[in-house]
Amino acid sequence: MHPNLLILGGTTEATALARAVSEAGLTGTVSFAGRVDRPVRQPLPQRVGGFGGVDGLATYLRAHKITHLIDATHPFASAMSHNAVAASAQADIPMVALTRPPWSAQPGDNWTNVPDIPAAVAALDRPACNVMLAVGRMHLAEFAPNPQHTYLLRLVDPPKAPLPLPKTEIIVDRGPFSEASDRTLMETHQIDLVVSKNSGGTGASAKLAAARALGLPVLMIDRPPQPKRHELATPGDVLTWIHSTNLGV
Ligand code: 3Y8
Ligand code: NAP
Repeated sequence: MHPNLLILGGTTEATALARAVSEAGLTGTVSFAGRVDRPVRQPLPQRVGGFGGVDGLATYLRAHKITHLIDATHPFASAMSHNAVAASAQADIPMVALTRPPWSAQPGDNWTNVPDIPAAVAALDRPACNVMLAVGRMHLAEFAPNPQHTYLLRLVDPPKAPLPLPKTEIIVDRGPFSEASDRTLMETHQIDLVVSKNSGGTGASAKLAAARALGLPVLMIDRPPQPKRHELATPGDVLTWIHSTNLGV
């Protein structure tokens, strides 16, 4: 049976996998939620938008005769990852996650680890300072209880609605970022503290290297819990898994 893959994307690893799948001459589709105006062009056909929960994804898998589901979403996309595990079981389709390890503090780092966004908000209950809040757009409202700070926000698209924070500087940019540009950004805005998700990977790590170089403290938000699932680390591992689970060949 010829493999027909669905890759749940939105990460550097998903794009690398799509390229490897395309170069291997396999059929696949990359899926985006539709969070940003212009998702990066993919080397495979792509679809945009939610599936409609677990049942919606299971229906999509069957209707499109998907043979393998690869969850290459971001470590903080935990609802999607939970749905992927449930829908693949419901549709009886093999599923694997392509993921990357979390970052860990290195010599010279000054990190405070917090378990989740509410704990990061609690840790910001302190005298006003300049905070680089590099966690995107979707959870900004949760940071409203600390209006005393001046926030440097980096957003993929220009804000379409008023922001829930009174003192902000907006940078519209998408990763991957470089240490030099992040260091200049922090110096220009006299940043005192960096708030980061522990996303792992290479696309967002520049701000950590810049913070280390400048001796700045980092508030590091741990990943949300993920469901139990088969996890792989590289596109090559995924291609091997596809061939080993491609029944009837
Ligand atoms: C829509 C699709 C690729 C993928 C590139 C990676 C790296 C660059 C760094 C900072 C941190 C942040 C954010 C970030 C990075 C990669 C990767 C990554 C962080 C795009 C993309 C989509 C999104 C969604 C977006 C979220 C936001 C998070 C910005 C494409 C560009 C902060 C996560 O405005 C919004 O609604 C933005 C929403 C989810 C988190 C949030 O809560 O706001 N990603 N990011 C995907 C979809 O629609 O399904 O255009 O490529 C992808 C990438 N962003 O192929 O090269 O692999 O992680 N993305 C974080 O890590 O903290 C920026 O500023 O330092
Ligand atoms: P989430 O909270 O886990 O998912 C919420 C809902 O969004 C899902 O239930 C699903 O809707 C839809 N969805 C999520 N990812 C999708 C995908 N790849 N294709 C189709 N529908 C998707 O997800 P999120 O944190 O908002 O992340 C959304 C996307 O941005 C993902 O592709 C993720 O890889 C990417 N991203 C997220 C972050 C981050 O920090 N969260 C960082 C970088 C990239 P239905 O239930 O209707 O199917």
